[in-house]
Amino acid sequence: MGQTLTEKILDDHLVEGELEPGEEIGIEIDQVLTQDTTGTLVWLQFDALDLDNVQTEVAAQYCDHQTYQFDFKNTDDHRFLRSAAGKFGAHFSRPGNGICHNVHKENFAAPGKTMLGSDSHTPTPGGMGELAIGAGGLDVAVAMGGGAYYIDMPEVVNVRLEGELPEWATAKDVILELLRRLSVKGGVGKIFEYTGPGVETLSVPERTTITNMGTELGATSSIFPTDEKTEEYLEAVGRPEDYEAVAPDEDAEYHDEIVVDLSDLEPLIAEPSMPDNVVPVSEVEGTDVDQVMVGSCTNGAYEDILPAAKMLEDREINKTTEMIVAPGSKQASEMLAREGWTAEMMAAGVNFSEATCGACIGNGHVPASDSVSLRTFNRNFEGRSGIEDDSVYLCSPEVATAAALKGEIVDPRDLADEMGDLEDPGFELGDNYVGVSSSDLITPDEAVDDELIKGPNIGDVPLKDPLPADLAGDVLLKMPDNITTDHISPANADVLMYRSNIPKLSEFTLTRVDETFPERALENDGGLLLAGENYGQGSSREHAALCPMYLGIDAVLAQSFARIHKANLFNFGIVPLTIDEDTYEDIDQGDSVEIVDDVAEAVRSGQEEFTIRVDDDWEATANLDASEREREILADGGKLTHVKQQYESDD
Ligand code: MIC
Ligand code: SF4
Repeated sequence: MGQTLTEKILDDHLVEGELEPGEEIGIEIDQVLTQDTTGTLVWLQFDALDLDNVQTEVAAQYCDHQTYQFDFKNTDDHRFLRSAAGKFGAHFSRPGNGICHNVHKENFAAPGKTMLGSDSHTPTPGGMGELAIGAGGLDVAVAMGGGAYYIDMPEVVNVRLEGELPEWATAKDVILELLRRLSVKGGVGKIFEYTGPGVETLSVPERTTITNMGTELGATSSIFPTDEKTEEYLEAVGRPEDYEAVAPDEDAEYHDEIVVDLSDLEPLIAEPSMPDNVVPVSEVEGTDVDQVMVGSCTNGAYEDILPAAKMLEDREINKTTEMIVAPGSKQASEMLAREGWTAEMMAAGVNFSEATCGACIGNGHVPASDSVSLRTFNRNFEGRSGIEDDSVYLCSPEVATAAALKGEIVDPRDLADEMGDLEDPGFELGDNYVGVSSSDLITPDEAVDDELIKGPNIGDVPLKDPLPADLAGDVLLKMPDNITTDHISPANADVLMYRSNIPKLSEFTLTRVDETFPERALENDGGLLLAGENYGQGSSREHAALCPMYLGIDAVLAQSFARIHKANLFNFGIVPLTIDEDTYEDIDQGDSVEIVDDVAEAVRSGQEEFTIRVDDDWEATANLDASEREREILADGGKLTHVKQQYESDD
């Protein structure tokens, strides 16, 4: 039986286990990326593990999420990250040089390699045949030190692309269509592998828009085979030697198949406030739009902004709508500027931003109250833009620009009819990539620091005690389905500066759900959390496990968990137990829950079913789905302690 492309790459990197769906496998990691808001913990933990040097082929530290440096604490974080990259041997991408996924794609991503990144959109270079996975910072630190990365072998799904995109439909509409069909939970435990005749009609930047937003499906990763389009892209970015032909075997067997006929697609849009609330743009036509933003790691490439620039040439945006363009990399900005497109867009009324994540997590360009913002981003979770009750829609640059011209949501096909002279700008690969300057991307050889530089806000990583025999506590919060990591540990400007100060950051834990939570947790000396399906979807931020741990949370009872968050719960010694819907319905906030068994013993011995006793009154079953390795991590009180003990016993 032939292999899928995913299986081939995993086979080449396999250090433990077998490629059977659901089985835990250990793989070797070739490349690592980390960014500023998760990177501080990555390096603090790398240091706490007494690791000396990066062992992967490539490790890159980007500064992209909080480049406005509103507070000295952000700037201190960046200085610390530069010093850590210098000391331990990673590339350092300066604040303003661009978003990790964009800069990595342009400079390092390569077919056939494995990558781990402390950001959930790490799978972006899947569009170039790299198998890239998002993870918590501690997993990234261990991989960077040469340790294997462990994951349950996902199911591989064939997404067969047929036909060709019609006018005004784009790569963004391909992934919005999948979100419409499969929902934000549809990809959990899966890798989406793209095949079929439609693949060759898409260029690398279009493919990476799709693989980037595979994360919103909950997928472990997404990947395309390589071909002339990949060669053409690597040639354009000046790295033709990195090309490698990678493809599935012709008789590869997939777990499932989904067919998308590109020629059937039309401009789509995700309505507030979930990326899977997708409808045709024509259905929401006429909605007034106050703000339009083009950029982010999904649509921030030169090739994403060029269509917007072409649509704006010799035109002006509507007076009631603000339009901001935030390129994904400085390289994209430079190319747009060299070709005169920046001036063209500015003349049309566009406000040009530095290359940053910024507004995507509510840092700058916060929408006005009771207003509509149309963004080319990948997430529109409630409140993420920096204001509660926001109305953020997600769409392609073409749909966003059409709205900026008209001042309301409009299907660009209708706008083209109305205007008469508006043409579909189409796709064009940049032919003026100039390469990033060596002071914007500092190589390990050119490092300027060899000691860690810590400001007063940079603290240690707290540790948890080993799992006790008795585990009981009050349910401090009952939450619905699809709670995001943005709910658990928000990423807005006033909070982000504490990413390396856990005691302070913990004060913001779950306050978006209930303002009193952190205080109650401390007063109560900890407790348990209760949630519905897909708990912890969204970001890779391990802070969403570490802060609850710091506040004394010992276990989370949920109907199901998002992949990265579940791994982070293990890593910080919090027991993730699944319960069925009836049990979820029957437990109330404030109830006391006791795990009847000797928890430490049961976890270590491989017990899967646990009896929970609620309010000393009734009993139900909760399940622990964990590998032997995860059980040991839990029992030891978290991965930092566990790995340290392992290193010590190896010496
Ligand atoms: C996000 O898009 O939510 C982030 C901000 O990039 C996060 C990382 C973080 O919280 O720092 C992610 O996606 O992992
Ligand atoms: Fe940055 Fe937004 Fe992409 Fe996260 S999703 S990496 S915040 S641009």
